[in-house]
Amino acid sequence: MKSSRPPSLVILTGAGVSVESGIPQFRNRHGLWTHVDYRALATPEGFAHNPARVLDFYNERRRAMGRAHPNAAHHALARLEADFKGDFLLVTQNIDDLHEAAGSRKLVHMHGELASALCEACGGRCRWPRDMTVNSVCPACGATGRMRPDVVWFGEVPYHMDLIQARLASATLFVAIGTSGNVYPAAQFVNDARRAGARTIELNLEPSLSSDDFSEALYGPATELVPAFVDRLLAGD
Ligand code: BJW
Repeated sequence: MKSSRPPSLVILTGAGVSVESGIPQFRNRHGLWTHVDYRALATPEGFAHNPARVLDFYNERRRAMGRAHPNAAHHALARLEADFKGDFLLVTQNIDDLHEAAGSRKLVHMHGELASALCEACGGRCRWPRDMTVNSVCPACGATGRMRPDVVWFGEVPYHMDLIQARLASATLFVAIGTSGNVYPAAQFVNDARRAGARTIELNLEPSLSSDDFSEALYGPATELVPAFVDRLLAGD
């Protein structure tokens, strides 16, 4: 049944949308958290315990991002944003910049960004496209050794939650692409959108942990699924 409310689309992307650009996911056989302990690398406690190790981990990922290019799924989502008639918000859990590189603009990074730094001394944020060390200096307050990657670790509050919750509350369509449904609050968004009466669709290589919560699902690689899905959506399907 089609909604009589004005069209409002919320798209949630996860690591799966960038896998075919050469950026690894977190939780499969080759995933980042399969080979390293996320408590050591993606918690405030891990950073306090060994900041140099955490900074190296993110330095390496920042360099890998610099070598990566957006794929057909990123490009298709930028085309959808440009041509969709209605409210549009792309919420990504990814800290890479591949959506922006493809042309997406109505975009929020709920788990932060690799190319941004956060100063623990003054709370300031700044663009940081290069390596970070335990001696890096904050350009805003001048403090040394207080810079960290501007990413959201376990136990921290994700960014842009007020905007995301407001859009989910009025969504007519919610689409989750390439996310495993392991991590909250993102894993809960499908239920928030359902409560708002939205049509909910999962696009993934395989069923996620939340797959039963979606009203529809399509399975396959994002670079094939997403362009075809965008064509259908813009054609009014
Ligand atoms: C393809 C594909 C292809 C592959 N094509 N698809 C107990 C119960 C409930 C919650 C909690 C709990 N205990 C603790 C919590 C909270 C905790 C949490 O969720 N823990 C779980 C482990 C249980 N959450 C938090 O702490 C969050 N904060 C929070 O809750 O604050 C409270 C609060 C919230 C809201 C308002 C007010 C207060 C913070 C979570 C931070 C997550 N951080 C990370 C690291 C970010 C920086 C970095 O990148 O290093 O975010 S962890 C990691 O997981 C990263 C990702 O964004 C996130 C999600 O992963 P994603 O994207 O789903 O990747 P994968 O690898 O899991 O899945 C990839 C998918 O792609 C798979 O499904 C594949 O099939 C698919 N795929 N190739 C299409 N080619």
